Amino acid sequence: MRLLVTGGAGFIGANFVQQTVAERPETRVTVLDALTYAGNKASLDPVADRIEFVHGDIADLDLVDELVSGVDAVVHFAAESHNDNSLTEPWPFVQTNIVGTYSLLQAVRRHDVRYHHVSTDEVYGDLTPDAPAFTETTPYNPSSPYSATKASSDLLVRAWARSFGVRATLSNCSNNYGPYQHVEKFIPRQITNLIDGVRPRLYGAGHQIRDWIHVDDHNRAVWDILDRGRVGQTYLIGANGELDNKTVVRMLLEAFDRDPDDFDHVTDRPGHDQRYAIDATLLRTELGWTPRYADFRAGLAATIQWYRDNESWWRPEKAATERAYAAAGEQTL
Ligand code: NAD
Ligand code: TDX
Repeated sequence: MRLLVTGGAGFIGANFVQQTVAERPETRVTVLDALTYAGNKASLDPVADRIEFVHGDIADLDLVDELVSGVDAVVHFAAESHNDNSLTEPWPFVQTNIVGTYSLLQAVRRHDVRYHHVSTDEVYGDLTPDAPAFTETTPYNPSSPYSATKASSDLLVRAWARSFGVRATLSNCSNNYGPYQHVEKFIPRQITNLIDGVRPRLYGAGHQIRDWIHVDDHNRAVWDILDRGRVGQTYLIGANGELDNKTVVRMLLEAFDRDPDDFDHVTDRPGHDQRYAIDATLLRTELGWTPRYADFRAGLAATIQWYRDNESWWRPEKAATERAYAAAGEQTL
């Protein structure tokens, strides 16, 4: 199989490409990535001689058309992915997440290429603490510019599948953790703070709940959907990993042998979603998927170790990321 992976130099995409090369050596992988601040070619170093890398923009219609004409399937990870950035500067989110997806859809439509669209549970908005988890039929209700552009891209995919017969599947996954995640995101930000002896920074009271899944479990689900998913179908991906942010910070402090209250409360995120939770029954029953990382604490320990062992990967981004948070007005409460 010849596979085009967009966003393969990002967090989930790079893990997907590494997993694919290791477990499916017959797959010929081409990565298309614009190497924005979030992309890092070094994340593909372990497989660099086994894949083709193209530096380019998914919104470049001619480039995308040419690349799509030469493959059997596309897995689309590329996106502007950080909620906080979408609150300071939403335009790149509209351009990449909506226009970029349009560009890919036109190409897979023209060349009749199988397409898998990687999306997020944030398209459903947030849940109150007692509400049932999201399912494939939960109405869309995004809160942030990021989630609104991801929701828009999902709706484009559904329309191209229905109106033009594009052979598309979609997945909406909960919060991922694992190696190669940018230091702007919650867990790597706190791990790298703790490595530097800086106190973790919790938005507001820290009662918001996220449904954590290891990135490898997400990526195995993507392969299950590519292999056996029904065209036109959406699958929710999640591993019953609900935890509030304060609990995660305390687990990290414990792993670093620090006092459980040794963190700062900082300015909350405007419009901050309260809770995400996934009901992955369809994925589990129809495709037989089960997560391998059942123990979050163990997965977190392995992730901490990865950041300790790979300081040269994250260090160049750390200071600028913290400066950006300060410039956006983040203050200790
Ligand atoms: P990321 O920000 O780490 O990586 C995004 C990658 O896309 C980067 O390599 C970047 O260079 C590339 N990119 C950005 N704009 C591009 C463009 N115009 N053309 C080509 N490449 C471009 O993101 P991630 O966390 O790996 O997320 C990957 C996908 O998974 C996204 O679609 C995101 O919405 C979705 N998702 C993420 C999570 C999560 O917890 N991180 C959860 C569910 C779904
Ligand atoms: O320093 C922080 N302190 C903090 O308390 C940061 C960076 C975040 N937070 C909170 C905000 C969220 O409640 O932690 C939670 C997780 O934050 P993020 O890592 O920014 O993730 P989130 O906004 O939940 O979105 C993530 O999951 C869904 C990904 O970034 C998205 O791409 C994905 O779609």
